[in-house]
Parts: sequence; C-alpha cells; structure tokens
Amino acid sequence: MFLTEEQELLQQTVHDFAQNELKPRAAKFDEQEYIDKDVLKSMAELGLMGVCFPEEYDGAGMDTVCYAIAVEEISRVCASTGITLAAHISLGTNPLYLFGTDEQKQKYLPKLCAGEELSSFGLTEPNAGSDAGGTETTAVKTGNEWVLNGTKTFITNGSLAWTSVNTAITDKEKGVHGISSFIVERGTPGFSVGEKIHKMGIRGSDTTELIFEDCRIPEDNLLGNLNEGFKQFMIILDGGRISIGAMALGIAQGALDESVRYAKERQQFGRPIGSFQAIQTMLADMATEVEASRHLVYHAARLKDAGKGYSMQSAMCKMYASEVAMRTTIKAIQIHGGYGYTKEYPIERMFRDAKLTEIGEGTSEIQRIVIARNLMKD
Ligand code: COS
Repeated sequence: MFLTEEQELLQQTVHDFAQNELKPRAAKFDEQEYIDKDVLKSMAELGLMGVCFPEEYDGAGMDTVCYAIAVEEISRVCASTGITLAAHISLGTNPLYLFGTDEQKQKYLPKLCAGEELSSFGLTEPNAGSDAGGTETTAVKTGNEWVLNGTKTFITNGSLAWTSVNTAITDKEKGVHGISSFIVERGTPGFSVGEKIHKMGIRGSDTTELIFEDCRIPEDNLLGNLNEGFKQFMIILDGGRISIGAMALGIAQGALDESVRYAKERQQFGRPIGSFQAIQTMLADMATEVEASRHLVYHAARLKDAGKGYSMQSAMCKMYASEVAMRTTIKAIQIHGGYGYTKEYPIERMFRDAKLTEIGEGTSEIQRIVIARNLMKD
C-alpha cells in the first residue's frame, strides 16, 4: 500500500521476525501470562523499541507509519507482544520525548529507545477510566520534593517498567487544569507495583496496579509545565490510538490469514470449504474491512508525520479497526467451526485479544465523542 522503500523494508523485517520467532510462542505467552524476555531483547536488536524516535536518543529515526507497521505485524501473530511495544513507545516513552527537558530526555530516552529498559504510563485509576480527568492521585510539593499518594490501575508494562509517567492532582480547585505529570522510577521509596491483573485476552502482556504511598520524588521529576497534565495526556492518547488501531488491524489480519489457510485445507462434502460461497462471502467481507482499517490507520499515521491535525483520524482508525477486529475474529471462529472454539487453533486467542482494542486507550464510545466533537468544532 504505497509504502516507501524504508517502510517496506521495515515491514519485511518485522514480518519475518514475527512469523519465525513470535508465532510459534504466542500461545505459550497467552497461557503463562508473560512474554519471555528474550523476545523483547530481539525486538531491541531490530531497533523496534525506539523505532520512531530520533537517532540522537538511540532511536531508529523512522516515522509513525513504520511504527504502526511494526505494531501491526507483531500483533498479527501475538497481540500481547504488540501492546507491550505500543505501551512502551507511545504511552511510556513519548511523553518524555514530547514534554521532557533536555536533561530528562538525555537521562531516560537512550536506554528506553535502545530497549535496555521498558516504560509505562500511569493514567487510569479505579475511579478514573473514561473520565480520565477524574484522577484522585495527589501530588503535594514539600520543600524540593513532590509527594505522591494514590493508586493507578490497568497499567501495561507496570511491573516491568523502569520509568512510569503518572498523572496526579496538583491543584484540586482547577479541575482538569489542575493535573500534572510526574516521572517515577522503579525502586523509588513509597512506590510499589500492586497486583498483577489477570485478563481475558492480551494475557501475555504485563498489567498491574501502581501504588504511591507518600512516594517522594525530586521536584525535577515534574514532566512539562505544572497543571498541564490533562492536555498532555490527551495529546499522548491521540498518538496512542494509532497504535491500538494498528494492533487491532494486526489481529484482524492475523485472523484473516488463519481463515484463508483453513478454508483451503479443510475438506467437507469432498471439497475444500473455501470453495463454498458461504465461506467466500465471509472471507471477502473480512478482507475488505481489514484493508479499510489499514487505510485509516496509515492515513492517521501519515497525518501525524506531516505535522497535521490527526486527533479525529486517530479516533476513527482506532474505533473502526477495533470493531473490525471483533467482527473478523468472530467470522474466523465461524469458518473454523468447532476447531475455532478450541485452543488447537489461534483464533480463540485472537478473538479474546481483539476485545481489548475496543476498550483500551478510550472505549469505542469515547472515540465517537472525540470524532463528533471534532466535527462540531468551529
Ligand atoms: N489535544 C490537546 N488538547 C486537548 C485534546 C487533544 N486531543 N482534547 C482535549 N484537549 C483540551 C481541551 O482543549 C480543553 O482545554 P481548554 O479547557 O483549555 O479549552 C481540555 O483539554 C479539556 O478538554 P475537554 O473539555 O474535552 O475534557 P473532557 O473532560 O470533556 O474529556 C474526553 C474529554 C472524554 C475526550 C476525555 O476525557 C477522554 O479522552 N477520555 C478517555 C480517556 C481514555 O482514553 N482513557 C483510557 C486510557 S488508557 S492509557
């Protein structure tokens, strides 16, 4: 789909890696509820952990389209690995890149981009999900330190991350204009990783609570300007939604791949089931929707790369691709019949994984709000 030479090369490289190294292990990651560390090491060696950050910070210096392709190709066989990469890049590391001081960037980005360490993003709380501005975590300035108290939940890479960027109230009177972002490092006294969260899908990815109990961090760990945290994370989520769109696209493409293969192999009534029009119709609908998702995801990524507004398009691609991932995986189970309902084939895992994409980084309902508000803007 009109890729540059660099994008095509990256696509081929990640495709080969995913098919050869990840695919055979994806079921195991789902079963054991973690991804083997050597996979992240291999991804770091391929330059994926900093794929879209500049070379001066040890990133690969590629564009957002390349990043989306990487998440897509990986999620095509293992969405747990896809979301680990996506959360690291667009949620954990991107805030440091966009809002960090030179000193903060020098300190954190090279290790994160090189994949020596992982990062996470602490936004969601037990009482602040869709209403992300309803954060209850507080940060109080005491001398030259900030003291954080509160609990974050559903944090991807929670127990693996070296750095987490967390939002907290710094001026309660100001509502969403009284929230700020703070960098907290693993091992900081008063900061602990809470329970591992056992999920329906994306089970290989690390999801935990983060707990702050009188957690003291240096005043320099404020990220960006005081009280601008809400706006910052809206910007971060705009970018993050491209990654979830890419992840959903990858899952849908993976389900289509499996379905085409099965339709050619599986014999019933003395013929491959793919020769029946009932199956062909499903495959044609699946392929068309997957292709439409790809156009939306790459389009949002291209707008971002061109420095144009992409808030509405990222919400569109995320909403559409995630709903296509659900429809596609449901049809894929139908094509596989009884076998699709078993763990013998990857389809049931893909179906469970797909559901997350309609929820994480803003539910489909929130995406529709974002799209409608953009339409109504003056
Ligand atoms: N980029 C930059 N600024 C933005 C923005 C964006 N995409 N979206 C909103 N803002 C700004 C607004 O301009 C407004 O600033 P001013 O008051 O200075 O004009 C401020 O942020 C508040 O915006 P708004 O009034 O739209 O906030 P709401 O509380 O109504 O929330 C939604 C809007 C619902 C869109 C937001 O809460 C949201 O995205 N929720 C979902 C959160 C989510 O995805 N959670 C999952 C996290 S998984 S890591």
